Amino acid sequence: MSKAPREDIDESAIEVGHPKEWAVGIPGVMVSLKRGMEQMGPVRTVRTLRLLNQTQGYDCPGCAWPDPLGHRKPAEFCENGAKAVAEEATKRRVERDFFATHSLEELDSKTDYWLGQQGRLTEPMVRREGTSHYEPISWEDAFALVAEKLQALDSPDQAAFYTSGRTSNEAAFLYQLMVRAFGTNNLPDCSNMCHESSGAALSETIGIGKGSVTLEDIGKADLIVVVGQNPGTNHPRMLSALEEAKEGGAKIIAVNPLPEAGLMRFKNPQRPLKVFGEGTSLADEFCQIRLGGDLALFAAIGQLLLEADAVDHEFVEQYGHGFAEYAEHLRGLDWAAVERATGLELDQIRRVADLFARSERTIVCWAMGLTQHKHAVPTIREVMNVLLMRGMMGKPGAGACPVRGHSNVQGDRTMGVWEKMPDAFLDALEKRFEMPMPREHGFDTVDAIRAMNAGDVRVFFGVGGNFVAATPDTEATEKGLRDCDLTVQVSTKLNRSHAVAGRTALILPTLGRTERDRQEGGDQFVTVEDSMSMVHASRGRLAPASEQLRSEVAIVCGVARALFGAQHPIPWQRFEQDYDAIRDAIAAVVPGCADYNRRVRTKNGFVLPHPPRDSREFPTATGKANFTVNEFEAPSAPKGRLLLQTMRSHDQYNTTIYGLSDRYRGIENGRRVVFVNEKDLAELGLSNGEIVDLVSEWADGERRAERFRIVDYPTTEGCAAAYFPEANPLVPLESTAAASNTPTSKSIVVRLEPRN
Ligand SMILES: Nc1nc2c(c(=O)[nH]1)N[C@H]1C(S)=C(S)[C@@H](COP(=O)(O)OP(=O)(O)OC[C@H]3O[C@@H](n4cnc5c(=O)[nH]c(N)nc54)[C@H](O)[C@@H]3O)O[C@H]1N2
Ligand SMILES: Nc1nc2c(c(=O)[nH]1)N[C@H]1C(S)=C(S)[C@@H](COP(=O)(O)OP(=O)(O)OC[C@H]3O[C@@H](n4cnc5c(=O)[nH]c(N)nc54)[C@H](O)[C@@H]3O)O[C@H]1N2
Ligand SMILES: [Mo]
Repeated sequence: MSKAPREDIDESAIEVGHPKEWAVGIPGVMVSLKRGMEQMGPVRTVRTLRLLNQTQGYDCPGCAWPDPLGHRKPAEFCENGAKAVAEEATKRRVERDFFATHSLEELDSKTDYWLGQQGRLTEPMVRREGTSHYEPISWEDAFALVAEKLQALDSPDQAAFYTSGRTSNEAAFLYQLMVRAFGTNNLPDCSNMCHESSGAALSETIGIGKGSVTLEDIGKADLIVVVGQNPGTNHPRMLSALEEAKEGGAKIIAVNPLPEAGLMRFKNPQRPLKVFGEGTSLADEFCQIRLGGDLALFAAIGQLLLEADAVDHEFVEQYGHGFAEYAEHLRGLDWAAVERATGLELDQIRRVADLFARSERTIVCWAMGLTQHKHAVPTIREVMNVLLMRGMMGKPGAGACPVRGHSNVQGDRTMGVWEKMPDAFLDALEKRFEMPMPREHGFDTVDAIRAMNAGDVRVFFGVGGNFVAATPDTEATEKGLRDCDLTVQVSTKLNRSHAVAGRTALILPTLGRTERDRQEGGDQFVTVEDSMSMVHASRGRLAPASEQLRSEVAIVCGVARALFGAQHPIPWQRFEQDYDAIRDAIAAVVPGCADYNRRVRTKNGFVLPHPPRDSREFPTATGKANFTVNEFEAPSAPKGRLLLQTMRSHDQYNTTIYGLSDRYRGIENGRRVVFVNEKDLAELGLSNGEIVDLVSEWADGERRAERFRIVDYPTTEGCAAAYFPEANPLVPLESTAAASNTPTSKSIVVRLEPRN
């Protein structure tokens, strides 16, 4: 059992109110200002927010939703973007006295909330083997220490190099270059837990792992389907785009076990008149589905469209492959099984299929509600079957829209952060730098944890993120990290991954996206790619939190210089001095990035090529858009058990907990809650407000997360919900999605055990 820290949050003060039916109004704006004032004070709040998402400013470190081209509103950010910035631009500091006062053991007893609230990291720190505290270390000694430990390994494959998706393109490119020059492809990243399933399904069906729509397409669609996504909290600026589409006559379908406020009704803070009124009602159909029922739903929609012959035959004939087999497979669809899997009435499914049949421009958007299931990849393939049979690819207002998480998670992949980059990319690296690159695929996130536990990974290096808190099976991950010879965390703020340290542990503090990055060659900017393949520049303007901070680029170059010595074919020093040199290398290596330095300097940046979107070309094995046959699958829980999803509150960014208010769901002052349908409560003999342990049942035994308060909530029957990271100890390491190895964080079988 994981002894997750929780003492610093007084859960007995929790308040449970009613869920809200609308999102983003005046309270949203007030909250962002309040958090800004608490962390930054008034002057800095105004200065900071003024530059957010403006062409001369920095890219929001929140989500990956694109910025509008052309005219940007004076406040082109959302409540949660403002919180992300306040978290980074805070005036609070963690200095060397802090580490002298707080032992590692003490830090280990704190929640991520408490740790994050301490402020920005200010200088490199080391925990030496056998000691109880972190102590200061110089940058040069820190780099030498990393080099020494890496060189002492029997094989480069005994190190794993993690990335979280905030890293800029420049830093990501250099990082993967350093790791491969060292000799391994062990590049796990947060994407392995996030949209990996989307990448796998899209590559197979259309030949490229990215979404096919742009922001303008959203405005042109006549049907937008939002599946397994909570945009009101996680992509609030998407609501403005949905509102505009809706005003243009588009229909919206929401598919979700929870009636999320942002999907129901929206009040736009940028349009004051609307804020005081009723707002815009968004979803025309709300399909309150069972967890994991989406494959069944899209199979059913597909079959109804076939029956009605609502098929774009021209598209299917010209561009499709495998359509006949797909259609044949659906003919045997078991409608009773569809009802069981989805929990939806067939009448509603018919209405939804009818909306698809009548639509000329359909977009399907999705996020973690689809990607974090055992059958996530076949589910997304089934979504693609429906889009493809309707010809919704490579025309305006139509397509597939996996809405990414971290602000540059898509860019990091484009730059080569992947444990299994294609050979063509590695060939290009070899050609440019005239040195061999390793070819054997490396460890992804889950495999890296397994390898640590087996003693096969001895050094963990993380650029950003919070590996220990974000990954599944907390207990196994903690053990794996503690057993490492060295753990290195390149971070802006303290988190649990600093507290759960290897025998030797380093904290390397880095600049955030909002901060000025000055190198020998002058002030630098970086570039990022949003969820819709737009690449653009981001310039930090604030004074750095401490003079000792180094940029991620400089840290990677520092490690590389210590590791490889001065005589190395890769010009690390030049890269560090002037990021234009990195961009020239990117232009030579990364597909679609020719003339990178010039194009990222244009006002709105540029869009990366996407053959299916641009010209209906499908770079798949068959050269066509592939229809697929997907076996019927849906998770279920035995009697007396529930399926549990783990999700985000409105007041967190993944493992960064901004505060304790999940306003839209009516929860204040606490996080250890489990949302359960009232019928399930009656059946299980449990009551609202009771305190229970969540116990997950898996082939290799039970896992427990203690003391959650039951909240009677209108979620689908049989389907419960709790917040991550608190619920992460329940997700078994061995329970991952087929073909993407993504942890099944959205369907865990649990029982609720009352505390006596
Ligand atoms: N403010 C803020 N913004 C963020 C983040 C954050 O933590 N805070 N995180 C960022 C990251 S990394 C990501 S990946 C995205 C995540 O964005 P989301 O995917 O929106 O995040 P989750 O909170 O995991 O919400 C999953 C949604 O899917 C629904 N769902 C769960 N299971 C199922 C299912 O089986 N079927 C269907 N149809 N629905 C289901 C849940 O009820 C919930 O509404 O947001 C990004 N943006
Ligand atoms: N149970 C469950 N588990 C999940 C999920 C879920 O839905 N349920 N979602 C998964 C998903 S979608 C994702 S993406 C992962 C997220 O996994 P991660 O990306 O590993 O986690 P974050 O919480 O986003 O990382 C936060 C830390 O990043 C550091 N940081 C912030 N900004 C910067 C920066 O500019 N530079 C550097 N170097 N560091 C910075 C700070 O120290 C901060 O503490 O979690 C996954 N885990
Ligand atoms: Mo994510």
